[in-house]
Amino acid sequence: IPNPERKLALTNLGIAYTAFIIGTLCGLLQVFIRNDALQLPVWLDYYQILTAHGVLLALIFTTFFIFGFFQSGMSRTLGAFGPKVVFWNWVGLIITTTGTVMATVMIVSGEASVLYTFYAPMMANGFFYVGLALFVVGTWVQSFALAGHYLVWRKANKGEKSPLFAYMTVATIILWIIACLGVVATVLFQFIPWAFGWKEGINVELSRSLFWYFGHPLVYFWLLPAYIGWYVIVPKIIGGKVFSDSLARLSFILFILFSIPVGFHHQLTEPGIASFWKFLQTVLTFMVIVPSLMTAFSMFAVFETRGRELGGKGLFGWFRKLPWKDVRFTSIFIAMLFFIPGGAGGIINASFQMNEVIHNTLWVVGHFHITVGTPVAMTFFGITFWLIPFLTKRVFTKALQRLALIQIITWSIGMVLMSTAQHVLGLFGAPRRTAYTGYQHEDALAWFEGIISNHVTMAVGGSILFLSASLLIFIVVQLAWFAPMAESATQETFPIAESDARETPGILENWTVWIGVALVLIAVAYTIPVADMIQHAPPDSDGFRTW
Ligand code: HAS
Repeated sequence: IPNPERKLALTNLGIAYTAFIIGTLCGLLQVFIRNDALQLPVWLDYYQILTAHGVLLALIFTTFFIFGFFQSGMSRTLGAFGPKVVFWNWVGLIITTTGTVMATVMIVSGEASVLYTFYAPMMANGFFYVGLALFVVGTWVQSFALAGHYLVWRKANKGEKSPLFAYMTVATIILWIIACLGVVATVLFQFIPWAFGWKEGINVELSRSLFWYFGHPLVYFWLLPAYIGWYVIVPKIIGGKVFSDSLARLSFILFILFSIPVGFHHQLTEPGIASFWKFLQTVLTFMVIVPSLMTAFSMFAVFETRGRELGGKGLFGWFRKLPWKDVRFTSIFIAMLFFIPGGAGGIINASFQMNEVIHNTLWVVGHFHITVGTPVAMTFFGITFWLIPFLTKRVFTKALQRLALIQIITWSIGMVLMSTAQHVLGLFGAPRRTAYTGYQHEDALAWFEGIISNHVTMAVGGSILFLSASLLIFIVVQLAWFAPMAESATQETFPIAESDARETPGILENWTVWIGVALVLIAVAYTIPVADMIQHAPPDSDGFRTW
């Protein structure tokens, strides 16, 4: 791909990994604080670090990585960007970075210890919310620039189905833009006027609902780029093909439809929403599980087909034939394995009554470390191993490959220890989002002294994770600046698997239809409960309903 796209993508990846190392350091501090092994200096507090950890890893690392991946993949599959596309991508990247810097400065200076969910009535400095707004706007500008590139391609290739990578990128962008409408609404019309003192109160229930309208699809905004890696990159790495082009496209459409009208499953314990609407959104949540099950099916099929081509016999003989020594594959395979318990945990969370048991406990923290923290993050690591050398025209040497394998293994061990402890501690009632175990901190800590149900196990896991993260940064730096230059252009490649789209129904690429259906579902799931929240909000001193 041409140099302008390389520079864009590398800048995004550079910021992503800077956020990654600071974010993981904050994670390390946290496990020690919860274990009472670390006392923070007075100028730092637990919530400040927890906010930095969540924002830097869940929002900043992921988003910058995703755009870097999209920019390089769109150029690789649809051809070089025109000057306008390059220009607008830079404009977007600069706005996103400005927002990131503003929000980070606010967090670091202790002005925004409100956690990455920034629930009202906790209030941050107004500039934190301005930073968030700029962050989102910047991603929109990059998204529109990429969508523009796609539209130019479609015009030039009338009647053809777009390459799978580009199709999936556009689907993810559509999901992202519709999802962000919620967070933009709450930040612009509720938080900013309230935090700057232009408005005296805030409608808490409405703000939380608008946040989760965004917050749940946000997790699929992280997941779908990983799925692009699974559907499009992995088959090529193992020498196979995409199992079914239409299945792959349909699963992305199902995410556009069902990932948004489900935010209430994060609010099942909140009194301000009638049970019927919670139930409806719980049912829709079960619909959004379907595309992940389709993905699991499709990946098994790719593995088995390829393993049999390579001579695997019997029921499981194909399994041994897969290229286990190729860390680009092994990393992503392990990431997939983590998603089996990760997804199962999600189904438990979404099961209305069972949510009562796990809500606001460490279980949820365990859940998201084996969804975003491993299936997604480790897929991103697996992509990094070839994407950075591809962009810098360097070689992913044998020595670096060995280090990468150690990195993946240590990440897996750390995560198994930490997330298992978190799940079990959660079932025993250990709360989340607090440095204290409960009202009687000392007594409560004594409940958690099992081998696994122990804050020490969590801290051991967390420490291994931090070492693994440091190793990853070492590999990234090597790949960016120090690894030997590739001798030929083909030495380091961007793997894209062949996908037979001849039988794929054209309707799958008719975005107007799917955006339309998604908006109808959103309207059904949200209109009445949101109207209720506004209607029942307490009036402020002027007699107006509080927004
Ligand atoms: Fe979740 C809370 C429900 C998926 C992230 N989730 C969270 C939070 C985060 C998060 C960050 O219903 C905390 C938010 C906060 O701070 O409060 N989640 C679900 C459901 C799914 C789900 C139903 N979550 C994710 C993903 C995330 C993520 C993905 C990040 C990327 N989640 C919830 C609920 C809560 C929640 C409630 C609120 C809890 C509360 O009360 O606060 C589903 O999408 C999961 C479907 C997935 C599957 C797995 C399919 C398996 C695959 C792997 C195949 C493996 C292969 C390997 C092929 C059904 C695709 C081959 C293997 C061989 C053995 C050969």
